[in-house]
Amino acid sequence: MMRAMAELQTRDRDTPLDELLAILDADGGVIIRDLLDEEARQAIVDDLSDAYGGTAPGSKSGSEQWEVFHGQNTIRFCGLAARSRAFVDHALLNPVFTAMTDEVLHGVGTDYWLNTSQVMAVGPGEPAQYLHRDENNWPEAINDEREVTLSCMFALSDFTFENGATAVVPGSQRLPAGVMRGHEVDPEDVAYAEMPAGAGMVYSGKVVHGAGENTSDEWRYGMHVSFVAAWLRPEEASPIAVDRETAATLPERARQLLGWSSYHSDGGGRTWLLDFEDVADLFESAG
Ligand SMILES: O=C(O)CCC(=O)C(=O)O
Repeated sequence: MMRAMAELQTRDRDTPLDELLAILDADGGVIIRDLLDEEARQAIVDDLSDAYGGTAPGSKSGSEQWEVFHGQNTIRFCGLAARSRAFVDHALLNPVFTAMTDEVLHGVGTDYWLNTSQVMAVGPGEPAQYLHRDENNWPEAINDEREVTLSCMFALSDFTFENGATAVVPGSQRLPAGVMRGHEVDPEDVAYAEMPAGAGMVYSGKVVHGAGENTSDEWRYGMHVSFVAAWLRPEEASPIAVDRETAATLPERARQLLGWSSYHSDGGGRTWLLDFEDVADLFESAG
């Protein structure tokens, strides 16, 4: 494995939004320090510790393609909003990530919602994941002129080249549609999202990336959160993971992002209704 020649840029969380968006546009990804402060990061780690300890590495998919993709020594589990209120308050509603998403997905429909919240903890000896683009989940919606999804990889532990920091090909977001899973690139064109715990990398749905190889003897504890245009079906069925009782305890915007509200298109169409009513009406008397 070669060390990278390509690089990703890193900024502080109070960097002006325009600057973060300009780097995202140029490179396809930007690392932001302290997206989670230490208290929030620790609270999320504590809330997820039972699931983390209770999840065997490897894929549950039963499909060879997904088993390779998920990795044999990588711990993955979803439904983080059901497991951690700190996740909701600090990651799902993260002010920097959501402000960036507001801009990037603005105009691609009237709103977006959670695609998936997923622990991606890469274990010692795990080979590099094959490179891919997140937007390939929705091949019918791909359009070179617009994004339909935006992701953030939060570092719950330090990310290093040795422990499997996410591999990213800066600039690859400009390649035309047709980049498929397993895309091959020159190793010199690959950058690695090396970042301290608490930082996060926000990255385009079009940028070619994948988990790096873990040659160390430690676990790289990542937490992926992604949003998708609200007229597309997300990877994760959030309102099944987060039940109505739990949803009622959450802020209104969190409920919307988790699918506990309906979608109103610009043209007046309404989808994801409950007997013709907006799902959000279920919580009318809730705070
Ligand atoms: O774990 C990582 O660094 C990236 C993983 C990824 O892109 C994925 O599983 O979709």
